[in-house]
Amino acid sequence: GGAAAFLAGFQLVRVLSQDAKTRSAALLGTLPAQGDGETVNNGGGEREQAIVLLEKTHFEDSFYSALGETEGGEKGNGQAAAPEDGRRETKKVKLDRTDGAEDGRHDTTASSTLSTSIQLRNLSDIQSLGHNDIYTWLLARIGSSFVTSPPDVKLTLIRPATSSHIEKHSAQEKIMVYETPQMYSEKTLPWISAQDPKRIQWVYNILEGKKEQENVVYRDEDPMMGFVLLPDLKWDRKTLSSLYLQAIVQDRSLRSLRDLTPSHSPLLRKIRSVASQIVAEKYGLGSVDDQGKKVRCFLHYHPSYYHLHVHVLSADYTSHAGAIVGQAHLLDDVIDLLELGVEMKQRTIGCALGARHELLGVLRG
Ligand code: M7G
Repeated sequence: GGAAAFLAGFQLVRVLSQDAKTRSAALLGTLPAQGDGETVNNGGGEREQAIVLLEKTHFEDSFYSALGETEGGEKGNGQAAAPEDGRRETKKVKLDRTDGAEDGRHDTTASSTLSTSIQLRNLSDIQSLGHNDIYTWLLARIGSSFVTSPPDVKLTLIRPATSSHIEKHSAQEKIMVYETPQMYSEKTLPWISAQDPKRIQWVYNILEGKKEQENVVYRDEDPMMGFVLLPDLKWDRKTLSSLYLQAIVQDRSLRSLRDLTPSHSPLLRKIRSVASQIVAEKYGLGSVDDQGKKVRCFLHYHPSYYHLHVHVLSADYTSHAGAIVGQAHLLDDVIDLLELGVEMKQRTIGCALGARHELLGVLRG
């Protein structure tokens, strides 16, 4: 029952991609059909395609406690059971912020908030992989019987998964494309307009207040100047150094960065200032006075979903693969261009597309 039901009956078809560095993988499989998606019948009843994204979780405070404390360890100090109280949150905030080693200081906050009674007693199946001089490398398992052991994998389920989801999550070569204004208006725009609106149903669910409302941190209903700000599904909602929010605009005529004209600079400016203010007030990332210095905001071109949204990340989140040139356009740069009088549909935009991206065929055809 409960959350496990989401995954019940999953059958692996193949591994679409895996990344040793980010400790993540995308699995393609099938699940018993439940909705109106495309189905595959393989004799054992209707099944639908599903993608499960796996990601090893970040090591947070409670993780260290789960490694094992001495019996005499002071409970109050060890913070093994992580209650959702404000005081502890503040400490964790400090922990996260110091791992950027601000002003050259080393991470002293971490040791002062953690119990010194941690003894790594809950490691089992310790295997030696090698040993040389003062270096030893090992593999181990963290005791699963330890009740406060935090989850060690984050899963994202996409069900039913369409062929474009499978394409998006498959390991593939990237091809650079230079999309001219003419290519955009003659080929790309008709392709975008012909897309199944179901692809952005999740966006409308958020805008219409039907889904994820408990997570919305800012909402402005104005049809032209309004937007909704909420955590991106990629964020674990805790780790400040990988903070990830989305600002989704109300104006449904804005499909992508290409639709932006100088008249939209006030909307983007508002997103920028609200995002940094909320990130400071609600999550304690940066102070309200040094507004904007702790967030890195960008738009994707090409995005996966053609309804304008702005990615709002912690400025410290430097390892995110979606923040590279050829895909991410810094919000500040876009605002600057618009204020210089540029209409984004007049630009030639370089973008890196997966070799199997449908748009590549459209642009070549
Ligand atoms: P994008 O630039 O269109 O595509 O960004 P990308 O996924 O290639 O970056 C869409 C963003 O929306 C991504 O950062 C997704 O993680 C996020 N996202 C996607 N979905 C389906 C959801 C959702 O249902 N809820 C939330 N909160 N975020 C989502």
